[in-house]
Amino acid sequence: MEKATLLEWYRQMVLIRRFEERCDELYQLEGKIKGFLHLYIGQEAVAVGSIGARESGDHVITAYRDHGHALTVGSDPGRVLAELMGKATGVTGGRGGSMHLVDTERTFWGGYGIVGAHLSLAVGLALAEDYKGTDRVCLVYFGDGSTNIGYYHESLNLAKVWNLPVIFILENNKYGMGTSVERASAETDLLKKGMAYNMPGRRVDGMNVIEVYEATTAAIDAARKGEGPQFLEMQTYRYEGHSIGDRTRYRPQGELDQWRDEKDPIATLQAVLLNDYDVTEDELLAIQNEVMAEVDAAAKFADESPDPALDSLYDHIYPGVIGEVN
Ligand SMILES: Cc1ncc(C[n+]2csc(CCOP(=O)(O)OP(=O)(O)O)c2C)c(N)n1
Ligand SMILES: [Mg+2]
Repeated sequence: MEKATLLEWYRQMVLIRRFEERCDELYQLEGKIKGFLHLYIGQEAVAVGSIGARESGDHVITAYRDHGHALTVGSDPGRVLAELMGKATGVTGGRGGSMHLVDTERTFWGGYGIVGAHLSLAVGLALAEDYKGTDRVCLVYFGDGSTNIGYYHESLNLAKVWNLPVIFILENNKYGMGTSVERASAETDLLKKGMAYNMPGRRVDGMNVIEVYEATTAAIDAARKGEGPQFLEMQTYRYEGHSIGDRTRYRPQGELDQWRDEKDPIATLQAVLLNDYDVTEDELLAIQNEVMAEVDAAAKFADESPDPALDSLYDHIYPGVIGEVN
């Protein structure tokens, strides 16, 4: 791997972590973010390594734990934070909030709150590319919990039957809200739940950005060549609760510490950079400082942005079929 690429991934992962920490403060200490807030801390290597493997024009779509994906596709951190604060400058004008980030210019389609539902949209995106005869693929991210949902099974089945270029990226962080995979899924080997639909699958260390990149690159190449859908089980871990306010009492004692101390994705890449690429501590510190300044600027921009104007309240709302809208 090129040193410059690894440094860029390091920067992106640090950006996600610092951004999420700031969101936590803005919610819990300052009360400037409200509603749901699902943080991506611990899972950074999945978004960074896999989106790093896509080419421009390839689609990305995910569930509600979407801040990391938005920042990795290159959405402006200020506009993402403004969205979380409900401001007019947010990526959807402050209407969507944390779960509904989107960036159509970068073919990032969201951000969905209904567990599993976006898997069917991913199949539709891939079907459109197949129909048009392009070689674009669709990367779709989803949690372990969504593998128990009807949409999941329908989507994998149809993607395979129609041989569509979808990369199914399972972010197995062991829990769906407070429920462990063991309590919720009849088949706890989630790789089998992908391969049951007769597509190639691979289990990946989702805490290792290089491994994520390599596995995703191979999957994208296969799908681009017309080999149909691919399945990747990223083994990862979320350090925070499901959403703000979840005190994570359901986790066995010591589990979080073990993941954080032994497998942290940023620390893992940091060790590679220091040991194998002659990067110095000072260089890494400089990146961390740059990122802090970027997050500070994003927070300032979001805080100073106006609320949506009152007379825009009915914009983008479809009139219903019942009754009339005056
Ligand atoms: C159809 C549907 N059922 C239930 C919920 C409530 N819910 C929100 S998140 C969640 C857990 C999903 O867990 P997982 O897919 O593992 O994603 P993670 O939060 O771990 O990223 C549930 C059950 C929902 N949003 N949609
Ligand atoms: Mg989960």
